[in-house]
Amino acid sequence: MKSLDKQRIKLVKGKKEYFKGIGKIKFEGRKSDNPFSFKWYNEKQKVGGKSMKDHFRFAIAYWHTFCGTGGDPFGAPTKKFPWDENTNAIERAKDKMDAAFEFITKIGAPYYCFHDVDMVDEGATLAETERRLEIMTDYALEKQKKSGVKLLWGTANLFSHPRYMNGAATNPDFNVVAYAGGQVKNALDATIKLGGENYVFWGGREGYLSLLNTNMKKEIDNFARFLHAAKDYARSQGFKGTFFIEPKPCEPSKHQYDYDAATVIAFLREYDLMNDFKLNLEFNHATLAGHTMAHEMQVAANAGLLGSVDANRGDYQNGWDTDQFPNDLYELTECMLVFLQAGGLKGGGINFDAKTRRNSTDLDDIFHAHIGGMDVFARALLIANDVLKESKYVELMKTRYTSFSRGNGAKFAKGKLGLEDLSRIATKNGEPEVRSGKQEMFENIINQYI
Ligand code: XLS
Ligand code: NI
Ligand code: NI
Repeated sequence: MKSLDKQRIKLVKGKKEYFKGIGKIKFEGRKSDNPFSFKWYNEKQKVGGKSMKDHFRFAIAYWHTFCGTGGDPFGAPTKKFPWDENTNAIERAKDKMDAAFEFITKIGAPYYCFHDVDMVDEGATLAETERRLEIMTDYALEKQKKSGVKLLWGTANLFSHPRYMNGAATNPDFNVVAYAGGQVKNALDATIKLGGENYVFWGGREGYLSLLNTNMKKEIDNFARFLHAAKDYARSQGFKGTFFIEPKPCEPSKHQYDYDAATVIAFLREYDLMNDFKLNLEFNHATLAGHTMAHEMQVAANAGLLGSVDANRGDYQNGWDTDQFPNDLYELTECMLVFLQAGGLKGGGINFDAKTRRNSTDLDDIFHAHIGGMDVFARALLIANDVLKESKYVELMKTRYTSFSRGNGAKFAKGKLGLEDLSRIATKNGEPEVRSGKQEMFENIINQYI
């Protein structure tokens, strides 16, 4: 442990240290009063035969953590980052990357995630952007090698630039679709070069503001063509990872085509993308779609598509993507029940797509936010594991469905009964017994183990 620390600290030696006075965050247990320590997340601790590190594969989001300066629609940025000062775009990007790898190493996350434009500002032309990305991915490759930090997924930001105001892959103008293609090609090249394990599509502008001027069928068909083209290109370049689609119902568009897990799964089936694509689900997006995150995870797991998770939380009193750090133990425990029963994530990890509040302006707030997020996931995992292993939860759930394991129920489950059979059985059996769902008892089990 000690030598690893030394090795990691070496990384920032000779360079500017951005998070001064903060060392590697260690597990100290719940009795510790050190705010710069984990109370629950012990990366080596085994839960159900697997270490916490391997269960979660935590990732740090480049955009919120190193680019998000606290601006909102009502006010200017509040955070002045010391890595944001150089006036040269490449130098500034390198400073930011130094800070990023210093943070990721100190917090002890094995992965990070980025959009192309998080790593370095877009250039005036596509070719200039590509050149900048080449320089920065060379730099990132070195940083990854030295630190052991890996890329969970890369993506292209196809929503911030004004050219995408009417959509990217779903834009009514082919020239914009082509530009988006160029940008995705560069982002895929960068992801592959950095050994990225997955690639994400979040379609913030892939939807519409008004249906009156929108040919929905044409746009969705184009979207599918675009995804096929991206997938074919990446595969031709040797990319073996998984593509993820990240559902969200709205914001910034009024209606987003990737509305929720069920909608995306139907889309993937319809357009023959099931073999290459899975889902990257986000808590706050589930809330916006009127679902719980546990619901979204279960829908994806049912289809074998529970790929990855963007961890954050919304605010129940307002209806936008507040991207706060997760802290709701009850909500997370329900999610971890689905997570464990599904056998974990298929290829992905837990990425903190979350930002500190506008008025959290100290650099160490970034540590507190991530420590809290990692701890609450760890605690929820432990609780869910206890519920599954020690309580009657699994048995009670099974008992609710035992009528399908015997007699006519079993025949029905095998697809052997038609509607006339059902009618005959119902006539013979008469009015079914009233059977309680025992919801409160199920809820109490969670409470007992928390
Ligand atoms: C926005 C999304 C975004 C994606 C990546 O709401 O969550 O951050 O995760 O483009
Ligand atoms: Ni996200
Ligand atoms: Ni989001």
